[in-house]
Amino acid sequence: MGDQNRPEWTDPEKEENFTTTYMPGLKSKHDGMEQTNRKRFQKKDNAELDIQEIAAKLVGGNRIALSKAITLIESNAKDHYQKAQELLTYLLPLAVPSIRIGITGVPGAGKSTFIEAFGILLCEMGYKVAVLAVDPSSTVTGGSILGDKTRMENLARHPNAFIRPSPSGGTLGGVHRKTRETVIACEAAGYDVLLIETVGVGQSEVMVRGMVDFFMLLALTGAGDELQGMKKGIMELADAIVINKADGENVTLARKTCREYNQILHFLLPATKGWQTRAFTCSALHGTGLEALWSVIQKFKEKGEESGVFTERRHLQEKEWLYSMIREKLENAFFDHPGVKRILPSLQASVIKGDVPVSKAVDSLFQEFQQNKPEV
Ligand SMILES: Nc1nc2c(ncn2[C@@H]2O[C@H](COP(=O)(O)OP(=O)(O)OP(=O)(O)O)[C@@H](O)[C@H]2O)c(=O)[nH]1
Ligand SMILES: [Mg+2]
Repeated sequence: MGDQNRPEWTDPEKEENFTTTYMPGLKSKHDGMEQTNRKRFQKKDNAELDIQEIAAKLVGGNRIALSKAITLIESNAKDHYQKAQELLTYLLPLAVPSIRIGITGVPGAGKSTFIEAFGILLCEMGYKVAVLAVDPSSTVTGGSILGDKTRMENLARHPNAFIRPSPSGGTLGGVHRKTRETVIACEAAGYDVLLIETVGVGQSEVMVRGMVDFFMLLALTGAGDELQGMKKGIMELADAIVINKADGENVTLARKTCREYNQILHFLLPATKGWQTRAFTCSALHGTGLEALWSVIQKFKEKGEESGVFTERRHLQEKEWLYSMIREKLENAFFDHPGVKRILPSLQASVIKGDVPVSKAVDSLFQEFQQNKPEV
């Protein structure tokens, strides 16, 4: 221990000895060799990536570039958000004409199996298919239900397919934005069929309905009793109801369920103007009924394009997206406002105690919010 140094925080004026000393760090590497000047290739992170380069590669069909773009879109970091918006500005005018299809159904209905079989069918026909998932559970737990059990391995291997698991973290609003922007990125990369899977738990279905052209409900046999109540809301969102697992001994029952659905659908308001929602049967496992379903979707698109309903819906969706983002941004700005944060807890307590009326509390909060303009 010959080379002992006095720590720099000691007073150099004072002469006394210090018991605390340190050894200088090694200048060579741990193996005793001198450091070389060899150039190291470090992985650039997304923040450093050249947006124009990603955009050019993505439009050329490069999947790695598309994945990078989506990672940027899904990132919660502020500078990534800005980069993603810059990227989207390039991509937006380059999106190919596409059909966006939403698929919902209770857990176990066979959504993943269906998407894999349907996706492969379309890829074989020459379409480029992108599969996205909206999973509300991932916004709460950070985990994901969708994609865990069935990884769609065969579809994932197909050169015409691109599969992206659901974005996790953040609010439902955040997931909304990320999914919509991912759709744009996929379309700019030439994917002309978008399959968006969501699990059947209410809120996320309405969200997905609001971003797709065609919305499909995957159902199972023996659903007759359920039809009476809770499903009605979802049925009214659907452009087609598909009774899956119509195979083996289940075929007869599936056909019967299909008829029951058709009877009820007759009395419901259609989800799309000028389109009668109908029920069909299929077997995702055996691949039956899938081609017929694709014909139905094409017919839907043709009819909608002819009547203008297709474009009208997309315009409406853009408009809704604009307003939902405004609302989200306003809400964040409000609750992040330092003054609001400061006075909200006590106001909330007063409201609960009954000392202050809710409307007065809200007025005070808005006064605080508007007085010191926060950064939006
Ligand atoms: N017999 C039969 N079984 C099927 C069919 N489609 C799916 N299954 C089976 O049903 C089970 C559930 O299928 P999934 O595709 O994982 O269902 P899911 O709707 O994606 O389920 P979650 O991801 O949990 O919401 C699996 O064991 C599939 O093999 C079908 O057409 N026929
Ligand atoms: Mg699944």
